[in-house]
Amino acid sequence: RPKLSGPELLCQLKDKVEVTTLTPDLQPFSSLPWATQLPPKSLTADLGPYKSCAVVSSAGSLRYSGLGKEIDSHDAVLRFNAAPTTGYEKDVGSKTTIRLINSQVMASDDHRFLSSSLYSSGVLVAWDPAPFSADLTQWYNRTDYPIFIQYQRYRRLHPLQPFYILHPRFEWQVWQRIQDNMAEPIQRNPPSSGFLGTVLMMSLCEVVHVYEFLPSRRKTELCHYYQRFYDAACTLGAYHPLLYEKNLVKRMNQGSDRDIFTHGRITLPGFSKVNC
Ligand code: NCC
Repeated sequence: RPKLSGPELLCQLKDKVEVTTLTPDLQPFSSLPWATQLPPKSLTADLGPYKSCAVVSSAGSLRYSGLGKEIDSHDAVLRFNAAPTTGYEKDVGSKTTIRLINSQVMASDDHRFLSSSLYSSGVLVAWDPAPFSADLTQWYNRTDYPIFIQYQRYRRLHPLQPFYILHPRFEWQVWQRIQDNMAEPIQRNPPSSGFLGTVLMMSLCEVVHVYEFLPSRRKTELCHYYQRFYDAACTLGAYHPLLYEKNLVKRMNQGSDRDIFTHGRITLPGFSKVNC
């Protein structure tokens, strides 16, 4: 297959991926009483457009980066899962506009999802590794983690905080973009939160800077900037097709290689700025 250029890849993402979230009108939710807790409109109808956005990976290489001020200077900042800002402001900033969390975080006791203040600022967006078909009823009956039970509990405790759930079609459309642009078959597991969040922000922002998704000269086996845990798989991937995601992002990058080396910074245009 022909190897697509960066601009061609950007067009594919823009044309073939729909960034949608669950709304109360969708089956099977429309017949469930708690569906009224879901936001009435999709996320992209409610948020943005923002001029500049920062996507902050949770990589260990953010430690001692001193990127906090630069990250906070963006109009919107996306963070992932249990990644904190308190105590790490110098390196990762303190602004959180959106937090993208996987269903494991919502369900596991260690993360104290329902009670920890970590999750109470900004807009929450959750996702769950859905079956490949992306059929909503099939997924509802067999989620990877109890995302819907935890969602209902959280909404009751924090009724005013905006909280969206990604449509599983989105994760598999992003997966398909990765597979179609790789010569070999990739694992049939959804993309990482990092890549899903990057595409999400491309739909909301004019320009997106992604930090330490492609590691800088600070590259380390330290998994997260906020934990003393070492595993190269955090950067290279195991369950998620992470290395393939990084390959695509490298091809779409509009910034310089120097930016990656010194700042771990990638520059991507928002979809509104991509002309196909
Ligand atoms: O580690 P995680 O991701 O929360 O990191 C968020 C995103 O940052 C990018 N990353 C992270 C570390 C690193 N060294 N390099 C990176 O590029 C990745 O893009 C990653 O997606 C996830 O994707 O949701 C993930 O979540 C964790 C875990 O569930 C949460 O942190 C909660 O504890 C997964 N870890 C395990 O299941 C053990 C991880 O595989 C993916």
